[in-house]
Amino acid sequence: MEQNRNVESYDESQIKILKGIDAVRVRPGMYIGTTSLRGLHHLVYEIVDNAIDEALAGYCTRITVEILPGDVIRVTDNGRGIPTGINPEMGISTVEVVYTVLHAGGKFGSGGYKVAGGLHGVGASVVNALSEWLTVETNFDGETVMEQRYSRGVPDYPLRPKEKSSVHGTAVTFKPDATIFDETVFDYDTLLFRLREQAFLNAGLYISLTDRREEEPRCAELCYEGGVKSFVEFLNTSKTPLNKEVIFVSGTRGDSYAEIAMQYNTTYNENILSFANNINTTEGGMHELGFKTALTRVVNEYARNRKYLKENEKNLAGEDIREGLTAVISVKLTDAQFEGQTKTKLGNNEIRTLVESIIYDKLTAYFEENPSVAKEIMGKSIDAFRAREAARKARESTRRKSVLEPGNLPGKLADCQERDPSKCELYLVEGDSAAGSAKGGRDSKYQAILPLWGKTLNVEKARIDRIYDNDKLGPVVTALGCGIGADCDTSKLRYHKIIIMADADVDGAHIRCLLLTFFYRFMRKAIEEGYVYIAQPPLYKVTKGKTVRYAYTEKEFSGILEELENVPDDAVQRYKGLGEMDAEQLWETTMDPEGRILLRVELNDAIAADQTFSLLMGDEVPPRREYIEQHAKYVTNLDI
Ligand code: TSJ
Repeated sequence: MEQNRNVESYDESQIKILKGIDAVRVRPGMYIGTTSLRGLHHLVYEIVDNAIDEALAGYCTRITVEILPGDVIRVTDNGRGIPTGINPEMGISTVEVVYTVLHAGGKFGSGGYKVAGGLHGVGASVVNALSEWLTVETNFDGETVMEQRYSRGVPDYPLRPKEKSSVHGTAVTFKPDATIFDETVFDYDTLLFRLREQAFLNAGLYISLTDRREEEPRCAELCYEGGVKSFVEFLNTSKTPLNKEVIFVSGTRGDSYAEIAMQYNTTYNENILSFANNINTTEGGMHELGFKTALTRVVNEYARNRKYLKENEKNLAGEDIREGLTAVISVKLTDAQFEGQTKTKLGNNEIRTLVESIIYDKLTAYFEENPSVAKEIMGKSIDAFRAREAARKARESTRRKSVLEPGNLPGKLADCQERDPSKCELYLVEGDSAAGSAKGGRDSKYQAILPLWGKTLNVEKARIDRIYDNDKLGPVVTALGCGIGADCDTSKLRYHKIIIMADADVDGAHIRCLLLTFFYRFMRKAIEEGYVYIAQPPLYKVTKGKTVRYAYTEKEFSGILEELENVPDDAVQRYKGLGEMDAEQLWETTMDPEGRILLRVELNDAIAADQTFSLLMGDEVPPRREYIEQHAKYVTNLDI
């Protein structure tokens, strides 16, 4: 009895638990960030992370994730199971503690790398509290599967035996609470993306995803013996690699471990992904910093020693050296400090020195042993350096011009009168006749028109210096006023709506794609901050008597035909191009803020976007064909 003096009574613990569950349900955002689709998917990651921890501890090799009918999720692992004995302090089973006590996530005691970073590590109890129901089945003793079911976080009954089995492991099945989440339909590709990332980061771990919502299940099996090396190969799939073999280096110091895989490709883009304890550190941090510092030093030293750089020449800048580089940096450490706005910036200084010394020592040795790879990298970096110098000169001459000639906006720009960017719109319009109609129809107080003729430069195959003097993109850059690349500053943007307006045919689609590639590669902030839009011109005009109706999709069109009944053929006009509309029609259907449809371009997934742009706009043909064949069913009515 003496021992129990500090221990709360069973009733007190129960009250505390119920209060905790209530707190999560009242303010779910505090625990999972958001109740949007993103938050919904976080529930799955949280459960899977616990199984991955068991894999990191060395006891689990397979994790399966299923989306069941009704958008129920089931996650199973073949780990040790969750301890089932009664927790002496709480008077309930350890399983029940895991699922009902806040912050008593999968980890007990020491060991493993579990840390609370960002939204991670909130624990199974949070998922449980936010689920209409959740069941856990676990076999810890290798004899009996024990089960417990909860409703909105509260146990339906204590942990009880379910069946005999000698197979260790854990299965969790749950249905997110529709009264908490804005949406409860899971997206297969979103889950696949994240699970694949985790499979890359945990070499050899087998993860499967099966979607059983439709009659015909969809399944992906993810297992990469090559780990981060395979990750880099995957990221470079639709690119042409410069060094055939991915460079891989790793090292440890104390409890910390770092591994880095890198490969150059022939594009001009830098693509560095970093992770700390399997969490994507999108804001970077000490591991990235260490990597960049050491890489710059190694390449410059090698370039000097081997006379790639002359004595009187300046050092190559980091950005020159990272042009065309794809790299994945993954570190594991105890007590990770996550900082920054979204808590995805690694703050641990000891990691910087660790990564720096690994890269410095091992990459120097690698260059010595592989002089031909080193030569390619030197050549590429020096090219980048020269291009940057040329871009600087081009930019300076543009700046000088703007000092000498006030208001040197592009000649073709029909600007608006308003000066407050938040009220201004810039229409980028394909073709002279469409631009003519747009100028005639616009609201010239707020809407500016910049005509574009023909195809713009494919920036996927061009460096920044070629943008400034490009006859098509140059005017876009000048009109927008915010600069490009590292100089891009959206606070200088002259219009807060940049609207791409092109025909609804294949050529129009190509122009949209070219312009989006340009914004993605050189003005990504404008997309991220939601300034880029695509105009939606109508596909059909249906006139019956005095009724005029426009249809923006095929579905809408058939709806209108049905609604108006017996529409003669000559009452239907199919718009092949914007140029077929007069000024008034264009205003009415596509430009009038009251009635138009604008699609905001969103960047949900930077890795997928990078790959898609490389794929569609790069120079590797086979993966592009495959992509188009796979996605062709979604492309309708573009070229009929
Ligand atoms: F998230 C979760 F808790 F719901 C969850 C946990 C979900 C899934 C799919 C798996 C797991 C999980 C937990 N799998 N394996 C474990 N193992 C433990 O939690 C564990 C195992 C052994 C011991 C021990 O001390 O022997 C301790 C623990 C916490």
